[in-house]
Amino acid sequence: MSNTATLIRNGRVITASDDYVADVLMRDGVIHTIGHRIATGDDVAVVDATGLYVLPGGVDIHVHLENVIGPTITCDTFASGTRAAAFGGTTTIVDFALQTQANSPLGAIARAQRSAESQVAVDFSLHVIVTRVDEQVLQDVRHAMHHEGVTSFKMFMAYPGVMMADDAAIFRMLRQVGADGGMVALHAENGTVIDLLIKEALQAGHTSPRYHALTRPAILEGEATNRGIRLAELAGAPIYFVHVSSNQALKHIVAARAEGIPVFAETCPHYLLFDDSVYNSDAVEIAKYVMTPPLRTADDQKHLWRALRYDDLQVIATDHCPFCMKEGHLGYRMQKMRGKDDFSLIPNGAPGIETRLASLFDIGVMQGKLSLNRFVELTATTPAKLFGMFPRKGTIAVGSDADVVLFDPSATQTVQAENLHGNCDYTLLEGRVLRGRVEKVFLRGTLIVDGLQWLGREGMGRFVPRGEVRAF
Ligand code: DUC
Ligand code: ZN
Ligand code: ZN
Repeated sequence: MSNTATLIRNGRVITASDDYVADVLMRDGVIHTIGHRIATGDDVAVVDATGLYVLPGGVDIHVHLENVIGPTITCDTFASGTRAAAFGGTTTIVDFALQTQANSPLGAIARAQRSAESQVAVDFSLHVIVTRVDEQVLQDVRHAMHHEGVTSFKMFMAYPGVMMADDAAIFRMLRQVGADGGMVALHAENGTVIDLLIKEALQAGHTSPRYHALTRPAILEGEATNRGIRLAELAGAPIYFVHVSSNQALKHIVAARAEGIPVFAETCPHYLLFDDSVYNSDAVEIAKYVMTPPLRTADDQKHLWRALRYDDLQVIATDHCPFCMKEGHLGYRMQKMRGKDDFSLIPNGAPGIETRLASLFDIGVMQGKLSLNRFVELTATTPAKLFGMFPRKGTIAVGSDADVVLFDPSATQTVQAENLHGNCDYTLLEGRVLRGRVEKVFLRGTLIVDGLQWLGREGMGRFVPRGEVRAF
């Protein structure tokens, strides 16, 4: 008889709130039973997880796979990016569907779903990037929320003339989406002042990648964050800040939360792993660290850790936005080297989808900065709650999807781009030794990663229709 169920025997089950040794039976794609010495029949495959952590599959709510960004495209497809996600222990991603100036949010969702569905190897959903707001767009947004299972919308306060929405547009979205139970996610940087600083830097002959950081100072992240908070307060809506990098932004978030305003925020592993000392060079190689916002100071990093610990930051997502360093790698054009003589042309973003859990386990849990429960909460449970996927995703509980990671806390690994599973030709973590390793990954009960072996399949991931945010 072939196996129709899998029993994970004797692992240490870690959720956002619990930590205990148990057996976990997965059947029909969901977690069927959790208990002790669960009896098995011939139809059940048994996996011994003694000494391993049994974690809910990671939920990464900020990734860019085959996203068209300006004149180029991120170098991971839905296939390569989700395979990499799976090897890193992430079983659900939320990507972006871009509403161009011409199309509607609904067209954007349909287009992104079409490309994703045949390729994804883990489950997925989409936020819509809304760049233009009028009555029709607001109607479409309402339709997306109530009929398409898309309940979050990203807006930019940066990139004037490309993605930036003005304050009135952001306010209109906050008011409606908040009232309907959804979430607006904001990229908070003062785009018009940044554009002026970039123009002035280039006019002064400052063209090397380090000027990316110098023209995007933290104070402009702080100013925009405060403006976003005030707009949300007026709208009576929750708000979510993506990629928070600085204490200038954080201090407004902390103050607003203390006032009782429903403000939520993520940071990303790169802001915890690196600081702005990497920009102390005119070498073109530092283009690999050109992401937005840029890396900040070691002092900012201390504040990010404090906020993660005390719940002023609730999510760690990757902002996986990969561009190759070598022009033409796998055929990708106009990647990082496009900006070798003009930093403003470097596509903004870095890879990270595969290394999120292991790197955070190493620098967070192993260094005593995060408890195991908090690690799970930040990387799986809260993102699932804030974006309408809980309890189907983000936890190990009876009835939840059987997205399960077996994680070996005593193994080590050395990160090398050539051993990762995405398309990008570099990793920011090259050569770094990490404690902890993903051993096995199950997607809805099916084993898709077994050590170094890939057992997943393109197209096996499913779209996850999302509900209301669970913010409180
Ligand atoms: N913001 C993102 O969230 N990702 C890539 C670039 C950017 O500005
Ligand atoms: Zn952004
Ligand atoms: Zn992003």
